Amino acid sequence: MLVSQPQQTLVLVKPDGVARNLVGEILARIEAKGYRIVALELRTADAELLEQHYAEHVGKPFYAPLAEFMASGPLVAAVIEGHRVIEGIRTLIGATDPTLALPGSVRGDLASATDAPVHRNLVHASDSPEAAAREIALWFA
Ligand code: RTP
Ligand code: MG
Repeated sequence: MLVSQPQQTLVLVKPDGVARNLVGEILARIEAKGYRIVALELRTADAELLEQHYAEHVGKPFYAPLAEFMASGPLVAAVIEGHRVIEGIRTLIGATDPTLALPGSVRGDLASATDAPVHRNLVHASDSPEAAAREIALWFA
């Protein structure tokens, strides 16, 4: 018998999403798709947490502006659960670059076209089961 295994992923509504009052809109889209919020917290990230979270990007040219932006104000961290939720949320949020994100996705519909930097793309979501496990342990220790 095939039994669907619920998965968990980490979602961050980034500081631009909180500043633009889009937390409810973004979480509503996630809930409307059938995923459940199983942990939720408003917090401000510090440099150390961000270095661990974005360890794969430390040293890249965009890391410094990304880290500065991510620490610039409160963000919302959430653990989201559901069937194939890791892939599902990546589809729901859309491509990294808001200009390329398709209409219908969070970034395609809501990431501001006047905010040129790619890093102001409203949301983060884990991109693999390994990343999800690592990121959930990091944000919800
Ligand atoms: P995220 O990790 O935030 O969910 O985004 P992602 O997987 O779609 O993109 P990733 O490649 O992991 O990049 C992490 C975040 O860094 C910023 N970024 N800026 N060229 C650039 O200026 C650039 N590239 C990436 C974005 O905020 C991206 O979400
Ligand atoms: Mg990523």
